[in-house]
Amino acid sequence: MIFDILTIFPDLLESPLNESIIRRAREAGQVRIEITNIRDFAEDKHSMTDDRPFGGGEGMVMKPEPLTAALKSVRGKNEPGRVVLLSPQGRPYSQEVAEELSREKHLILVCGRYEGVDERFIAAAVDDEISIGDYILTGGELAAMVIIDSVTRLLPGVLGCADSAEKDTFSRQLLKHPQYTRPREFAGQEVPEILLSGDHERIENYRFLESVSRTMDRRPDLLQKEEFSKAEIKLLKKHQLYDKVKTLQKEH
Ligand code: 9D3
Repeated sequence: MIFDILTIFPDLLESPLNESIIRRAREAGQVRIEITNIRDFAEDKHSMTDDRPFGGGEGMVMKPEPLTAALKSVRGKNEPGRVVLLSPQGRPYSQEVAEELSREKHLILVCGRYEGVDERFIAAAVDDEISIGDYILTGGELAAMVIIDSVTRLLPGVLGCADSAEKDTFSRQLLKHPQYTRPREFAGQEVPEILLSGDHERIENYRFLESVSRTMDRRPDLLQKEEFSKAEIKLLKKHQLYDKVKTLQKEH
C-alpha cells in the first residue's frame, strides 16, 4: 500500500510515522509513506497556500492551484490512487471505513488547514471526504495519522499472528474486560481472586460478565448489534443482567 500525504506542515507527521509498528511496516516494505509539502507547489513569490474567502467572513481558505499541482506531482509518480480529503464535513470514520480503505493500492490523503479548502478543488479532485469525529482539530494532519495507523495494521503481514486474531474485538461489539498483571497487590488493590484460581471456565464467565457490564455502562449503543449464545443468555440471567441488556438493546 502506498500513502501519499499532502500537507503544509510536513514536520508534524515525521515522528509518529517513524516509530513502532508503522516504522516496522515501512522498513519491511509493506507500506510506502511519502509526505509532500503543498507549499513547494505555490507559484507566487510568497508561496501562498491560502487566501481570504470570497463573500467575506472569518479565516482563510486553501487555494486550489497549489493543491492541484501537489496532487499532480504524486499522481505522476504512482498509479491513480484514491484522493481522500480530511475535513470536518466528511463522512464519519470507523473500523468499517478503515477496512474499505485497506483494500486500496494507493491512498492520497489531503490535509486541510484554516477554515477549509476551495470547493472547486474538492469538486475536481477529491474522491472521498472523511472526518474522524465530532470535535474540532486545528487541521487534517492528525486525522491523516489516525487513518494511516488504523489502515496499516490491517494490511497483510503487518501484525504478528497473535495480534491479527484481535481483528475480532470489533466484530464482537463488547468492550474488553479489566486486565491485570504483576504484582498481585498494587497500591492496596488486589487482583480479583478468581483470576488466580486457575479455573478457566469460571475465568471465562467472569470476563464475559465484566465485558457486558462495562459495555452497558459506557457504550450501551454497542449492545444493539450484539448477539448472545444460549449459554451466555443463561449466564446473564443468572446474574440478573439479561433484562437490563434487552432493555438497552431496545433503547439504542
Ligand atoms: C466553524 C468554524 N471552524 C471551527 C473553528 C470550522 C473548522 C475548520 C477547520 C473546524 C476544524 C477545522 C480543521 N479540522 C480539520 O481539518 C479536520 C477534522 C476535525 O476538525 N475534526 C474531525 N475530523 C477532522 S478531519 C480534518
